[in-house]
Amino acid sequence: MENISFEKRDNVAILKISRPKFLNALNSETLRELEMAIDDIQKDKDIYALVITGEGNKAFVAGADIKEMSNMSVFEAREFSILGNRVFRKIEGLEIPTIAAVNGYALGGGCELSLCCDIRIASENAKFGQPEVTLGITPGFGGTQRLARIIGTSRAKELIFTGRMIDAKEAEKIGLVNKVVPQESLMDEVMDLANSIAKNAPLAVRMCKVAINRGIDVDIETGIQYEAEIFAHCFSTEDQKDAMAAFLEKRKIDKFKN
Ligand code: CO8
Repeated sequence: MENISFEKRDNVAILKISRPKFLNALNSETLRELEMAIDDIQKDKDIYALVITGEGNKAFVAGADIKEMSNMSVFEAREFSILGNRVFRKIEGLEIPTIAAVNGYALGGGCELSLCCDIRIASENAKFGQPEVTLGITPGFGGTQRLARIIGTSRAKELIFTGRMIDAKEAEKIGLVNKVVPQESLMDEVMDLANSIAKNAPLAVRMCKVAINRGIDVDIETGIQYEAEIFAHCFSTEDQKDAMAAFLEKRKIDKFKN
């Protein structure tokens, strides 16, 4: 792959968007490579958490590729949007937890990419925004939907209507990012977080994610019923038996299995 790099550190995968000359802007080719990488990750049962970041120290992803979009026909724009949305839905639908390590500009499609992840950790130089209306378009990779769900409709509307860029501090204040850290320690902090997730019972963690995501779109009664089912399902795993026995025997378990 030319525009994506992929690395596995124990049970954590790191995907890097790598077009630094264009501030990691997403063109069709990069989106297709991203899709292939996500499909591979989906099939790999030894990956327990995924980190997505951008190459270099200036940009996470500065948006969809404006050069490529500038001459698109309506048909091509639709295809581009379908491709991007399909890839972003796949990221959002991964059962393993995903963390966006936002290492600089996260604008337009870049902000939208971070919104597909479960957790966003930003470096102090990170900047977020949905500047699409300044380019005569709307967000096209789910920004109008996911941003409102994460920070609330009123704040999302303000950001999307104005196209205003916000810094990492403001992003943290409005709940867009979980934490802001110095740029030089971003990957260490993110890897610590990813490892602290990956050391837990993998199936239980996946089930928690699926339950939270499904619960957002259904009424509380349906959500609670779903949680009861996944809770019960855990009792069919070796990990539940081992972990509870280990607690009672006052010993530590080396590694979860399921
Ligand atoms: N697309 C293509 N190239 C880009 C992009 C981009 N989004 N962002 C930066 N670049 C390129 C620049 O053109 C420049 O290339 P070159 O050296 O060949 O001129 C190189 O990256 C470096 O950028 P700058 O010189 O501009 O760097 P600055 O430090 O001066 O500025 C900024 C950094 C502020 C990030 C600036 O580059 C910028 O404003 N970029 C565009 C940000 C933006 O508007 N993003 C949103 C794009 S729209 C979008 O993402 C829609 C998503 C949904 C699509 C749905 C399709 C249907």
